[in-house]
Parts: sequence; structure tokens; C-alpha cells
Amino acid sequence: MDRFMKFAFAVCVAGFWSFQAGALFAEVQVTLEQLDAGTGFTFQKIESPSTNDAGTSAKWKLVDGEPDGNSAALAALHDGRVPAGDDEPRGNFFFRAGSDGGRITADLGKVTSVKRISSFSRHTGDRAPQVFIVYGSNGDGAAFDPEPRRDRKPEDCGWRRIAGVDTRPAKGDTGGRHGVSITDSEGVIGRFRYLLFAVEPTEKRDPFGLTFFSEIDIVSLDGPDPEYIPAGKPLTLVNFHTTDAGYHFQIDLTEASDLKEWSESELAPVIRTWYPKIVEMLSGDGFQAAEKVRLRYRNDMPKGIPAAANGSRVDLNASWFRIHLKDEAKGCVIHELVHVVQDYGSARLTNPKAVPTPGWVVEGLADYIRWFQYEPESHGAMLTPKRLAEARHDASYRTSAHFIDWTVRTQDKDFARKLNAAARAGKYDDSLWEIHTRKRLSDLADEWRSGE
Ligand SMILES: [Ca+2]
Ligand SMILES: [Zn+2]
Repeated sequence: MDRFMKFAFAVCVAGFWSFQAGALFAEVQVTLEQLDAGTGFTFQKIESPSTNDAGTSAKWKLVDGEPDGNSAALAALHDGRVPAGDDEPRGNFFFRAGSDGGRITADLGKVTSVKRISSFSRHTGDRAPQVFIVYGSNGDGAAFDPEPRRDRKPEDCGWRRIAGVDTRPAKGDTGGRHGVSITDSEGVIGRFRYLLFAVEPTEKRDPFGLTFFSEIDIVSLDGPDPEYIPAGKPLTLVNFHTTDAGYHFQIDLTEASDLKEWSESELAPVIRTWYPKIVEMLSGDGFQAAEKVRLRYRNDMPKGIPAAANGSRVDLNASWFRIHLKDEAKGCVIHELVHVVQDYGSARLTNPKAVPTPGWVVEGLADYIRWFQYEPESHGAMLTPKRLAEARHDASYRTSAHFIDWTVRTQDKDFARKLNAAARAGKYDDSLWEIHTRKRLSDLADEWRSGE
């Protein structure tokens, strides 16, 4: 035992000194950048993904962990292609949902002076950031293990730690395109034949914290001049805020510049006026709604989805908006802004016992504010007596909105706010209706259907 302790101590000291000596002469630099607007992978500080780097022709191997069933093949990491949208599983490599990540190696075929290692990822949320450690080896030494699984410390089997990467922002949205560039103040990171990427999840609150890796570049000192993937379109952004400057909004029109005039003259005033109103309607318990809301027109959304909210981001389906500018478009944005203010996803961050709110309550509240507060004159959620008699209170969207409106008008005028407050805390329960109206939910629904 005593001998072992001494041995371990000696190894630590040796490791410490070699690290210090390295830092004196050369320093590995990790540059991070997150793009949360616009198109393409054109960054300010770091070079775009290239199509002819040494990684393109390297032999890549999964040495530990499993790919997700929806992931692209490992080749997506070095095919010189990147996804066009924020949620393209088949355009990215990612480890299995709920797993602990894994390890990937790249064999450059011969010992190579590596000048830069870059990695790129893209997603709407927690699968955008990257958390990994990269190691290099020239493959020498009897101890070298070319495929070290996670139970082996790479440093113990012939690998040198190059850098740790963590692109998770300290605050704000995690989504978008994340770019990483690893270089060295001396111009060369090192001479390696093999690289090892030890990939971790970005979060474990839910199973979906495994990064969507779009491309990894390994640039050698003596390689050809890099050829880059084509640049994105120039940014078209509209920024505005509430008059007291408490809330800031951005509409990204890069993919739909034809909607700029309508967005500025028609949509922006509605958002500026109504976002604070929705916050007020759904206030409670010191809740602070998102102070920055980003809306983005996209051309890559499925046909049947007009818009979608994710945290404080709202994606707008450009082709749907082009058709509905004169009727449903603004109301649709109001509905999504309610989702931003509901913020139900955050309950699980503070309350491990948070229960998910049923979809009919989430959508019913959003449509209640839209149809009965924002645009009551449109009568978009009206029900004929015959339809009402057959309606289900939990049919979601307009029908549930109708039921919530009826409850507010006839039972408790503060009920929508109370319902939201419970849902936001992760404490929705059908008994809420009885607590606030003294009638069981099923009895309330019967009364509502009777049209009285
Ligand atoms: Ca790729
Ligand atoms: Zn919705």
C-alpha cells in the first residue's frame, strides 16, 4: 500500500511539471462562438467548416458509446457538409438520447503537425452546445491504446490532453450554431497521428442533452489552403423594445426578407404592446418573464406547423406567414408569445417533482389569450350551441380556450392567472378547478356544455 501511494504521488508531480513547462512556451487557445441569428456557418472570430482538411480523409471510429437511432452515420463529422436547419438529426452525429456520451477517434494515417481543430454543432436548444475533451497521440509507446473506452484515462494509455471545450453559455439561449476553434500560440498544437474526442452530455435534466455535431475539422500545417462551405446569407434583423426598454425583441428575417415591411409595420407594434400585457395576465409569485425574445422566420419547418416556441425563441414558418398575413398571422404570434410567458419548461429546473401540464391546458390558455383577449372581435373560438353540446373541455386549443373563457366569466375572473401559476410551478392538478370554483372539473364541463 505504501509503495503504491508513493508511486501515485510521483506520477502526479511529473504530470504537473510537464503541464507547467508546456504552458511557458506554448499555449493552447480555445475560441468559442455562438450564432443565434441568420443562416450558414459564417462566424466572426473563427473559420468556417472546411471541406478539404485532414479530418475529411481521416479514418473515424466510434470507440465507446452508441449513436442515437436518429443520428446520421459517423461520416457526418467529416463529410464537409453542415445542416441547413436547427433540428436536422440526419445532418448531424449524436450519441443516444439519455446516454453519457462516448468517445470517437480519428486516425490521420501518419503523424501530422496539427495546426487547428474545429468543431461545429447546431440545434434549437440543449443539443447545440459542445462539451468534450480532445486528446492527441502519435501512437508511439507500448502503453498506447488506440481505442480507449471510458473506463480508461487517456493519459494513462499514450494520449496527451489537448484541450477541454465547453460552449454552454453562462446565461441565455443555448440554441443556434456553436463553433469551436482550437489553436496554439506557437502555430502548431502538436504532432499527432490520432485524435480522441471524449464527449459528454450538455445537461441531464432530460434525455436530450447530447450534442448534434455537424462537422469536425482537423487542419494540418502542411495541408492545402482550406476550402470552406458556402457562406450564409447576410443578416436581416429587426430589433425593437418596449417604451420603458424593459423587454427587447428581435425578428430575424434572414430567410424571409420579403416579410420585412409587414413585420416592422404590423407585427412589431403588436408584439411590443401585447408581450407586457400577456406577462401581466400571467403574473405570479415574482415571476420574471424573458426579457429578450427572438423570433425567426424559417423556410425549413414542416408544412402543418405555422410556428413553434422554444424557451424565449419563436420560430415562424415563413411560407405559412406569407399566406396568412391578413388573417391569422398576428394572432398566431400572440399564441406563441403566451408559450414564452408560460415558461412551463423551467419548472423542472427548480422542482424535481414538477408534473408536466397537460397539453390541453397549455394550448387552451394560449388560445384563450389569443382568441378571447387579443382578438375577441374575430370570434375565432366561437361554438354553436350544437357544437358546444358535443364539445370536450380537454379537446385543446380553441375548444379548451372556450371552456377557460367560460370558467373565467362565470366562476372566477382570476382563474386563468391562477391556473397558469400552478402550471408554471409544475403543480397542475385537475383539483385546481374545484379549489377555485367549488365545482368538480367534470361537473363544470357539464355546466359549460349546457350553455347556461
Ligand atoms: Ca458534416
Ligand atoms: Zn401552442
